[in-house]
Amino acid sequence: MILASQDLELSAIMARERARQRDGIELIPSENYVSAAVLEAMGSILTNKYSEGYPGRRYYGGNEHIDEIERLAQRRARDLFHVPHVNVQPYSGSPANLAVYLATCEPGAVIMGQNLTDGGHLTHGWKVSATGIFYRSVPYHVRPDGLIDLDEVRRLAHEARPRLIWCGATAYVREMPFAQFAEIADEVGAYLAADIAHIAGLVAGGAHPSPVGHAHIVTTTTHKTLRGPRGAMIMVTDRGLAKDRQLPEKVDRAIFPGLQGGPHDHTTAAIAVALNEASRPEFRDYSAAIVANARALARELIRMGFTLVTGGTDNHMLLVDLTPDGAGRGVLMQEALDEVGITANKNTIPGEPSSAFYPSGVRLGTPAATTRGMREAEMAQIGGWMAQVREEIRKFLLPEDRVARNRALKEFRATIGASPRLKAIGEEVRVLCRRFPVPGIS
Ligand code: DSN
Repeated sequence: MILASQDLELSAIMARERARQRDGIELIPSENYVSAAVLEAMGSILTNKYSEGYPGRRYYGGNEHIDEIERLAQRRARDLFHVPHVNVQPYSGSPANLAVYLATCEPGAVIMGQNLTDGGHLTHGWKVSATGIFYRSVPYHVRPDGLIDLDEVRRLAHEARPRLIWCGATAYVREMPFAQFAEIADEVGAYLAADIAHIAGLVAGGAHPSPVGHAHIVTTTTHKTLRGPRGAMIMVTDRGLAKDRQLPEKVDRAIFPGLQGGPHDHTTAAIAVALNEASRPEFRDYSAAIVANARALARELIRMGFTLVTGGTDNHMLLVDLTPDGAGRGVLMQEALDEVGITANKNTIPGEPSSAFYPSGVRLGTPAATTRGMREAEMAQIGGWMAQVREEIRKFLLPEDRVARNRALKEFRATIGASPRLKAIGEEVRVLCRRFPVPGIS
């Protein structure tokens, strides 16, 4: 109310975004809806404070309550993930991962991670990321069946002798083989860092095995399946401590003063709230429902004739391979789904025949829809709508030539914008959404 009376321009934009979140189905696997309690901590006076350093060791006065908040967040994270040391200050996942390099590697060191277009993350050594510029990156890949090629990981590790190996992905639908990665890392004396940003909520809720008994370091964002604010954490495990007693200090120094300045204390407080929520029995039910929903959506999509990478899912995510309709069609599907209020993202598929900008797949996930209370019946409905959307756009081609492609995209956008069939589906989507309120949005 205060914002609306003071800044009409901004509050009008926010109202439109609120309506978009409320009236559409969010299927981007890295997004979620936080609770009203997390929102309250985020939008609080804690944003007013500077607190460089760590609890009990700050560079500014007046941090007695901020110390309590950060210690609370650390304790809750240690208890939830069963680790001896946690840093809750990373601004987000990318700086958290960069800090791991700073803590474990000299500049130019050899590192290994899952190739970006095979489902890895930019910060696992992709060539345009600082992690691929300042370190010598040796990427590993997935096999044609979509599973991580562990034989290749072992071979490359023995050849390249990396200092650090990453496991964890942004587009991988099967259980992460943490134990096999640990075996390979041990064989070559490398640090193993597990980036569980996508699956942290599933790990916390017992719906995915934990990397904690295997990796030396675990990083995660806090805003995906963990359902907290936009932030991150770095955890050092007992295995990490056994490998290097100084690892906690090295990680802490890498975050501050290595990479960051003052922590975002309002985010730290909201992380503490989210960790508390994630420790409750309801969160175990939530994480189990995320996976059950993903499996239900996979079943329906397959029944409707879609091809899924690996033929299904073990986690919160699905990767739809649209190559049967032609290469590079992820963008068409994403935009047509947007038109009906279903938000997903175009994504490369294993052996991508097109490009990262015009990929041949679409990535879907169930964490946000599950938070709203949608269950398997709604997943079946969504699968049905997706099949109708696919039919509606099947006739469109995406030429390789840039000029022809731009012309085709323009025509495509005009056609889907005027499609009565898509409008009708969009109305059905809105009707469904009204039955499933979004936390924090009335
Ligand atoms: N942007 C995140 C995702 O969508 O998976 C990764 O950082």
